[in-house]
Amino acid sequence: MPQEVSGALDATDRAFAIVVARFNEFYTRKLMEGAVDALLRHGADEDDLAIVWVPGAFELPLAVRRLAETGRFDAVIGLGLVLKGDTAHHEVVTSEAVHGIAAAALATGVPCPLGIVSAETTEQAIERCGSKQGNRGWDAAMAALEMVNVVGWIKSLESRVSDPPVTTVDAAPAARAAAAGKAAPRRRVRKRSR
Ligand code: INI
Repeated sequence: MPQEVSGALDATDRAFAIVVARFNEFYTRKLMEGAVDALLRHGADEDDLAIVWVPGAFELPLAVRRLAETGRFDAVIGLGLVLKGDTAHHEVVTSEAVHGIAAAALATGVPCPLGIVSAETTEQAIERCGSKQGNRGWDAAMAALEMVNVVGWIKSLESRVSDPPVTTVDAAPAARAAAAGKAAPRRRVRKRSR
């Protein structure tokens, strides 16, 4: 029988960073609220969420990547809304943001789901920020949850063949400190035996 693996939708004891573009804030705030709601409803603690605002979608990749590199978050969720304009500028912004976020995930191994809405009209935008078509912020948070647990399972495979046993870092205290704007406490490193 093949082994089937899918990540549990469980955010208990997990830390998340949510990076939100301020450009089109009317919409992106709704994406952020959707993402927070999804995480809290699936067991995350408010104190383990850090919400980071950046100017626009173009700035998402840098912040997402730097946050992922800290090792303090189980996933980093980038949220933005790009509205079609009269020129091709919106295409450039979307393309850079999407590629940059994908690159951040691949470079760090930290799940960085895509929470960027690309809309041709304000009606389409509203539909994807909490009305007819759901909330893409919520969707991105659910993808983050699933991938955190898929990646956790993959890491457990590595730990079975590694010697000495892997260590895991408890990210929660650092996330709380980051959210409160304080210096991070000393990392608590928990040894996990095989
Ligand atoms: N940023 C967005 O988040 N959405 C947009 O629709 C958008 N458009 O279309 O221009 C946008 N541009 C700003 C860009 O993300 C940067 O913040 C800016 O270029 C400064 O680097």
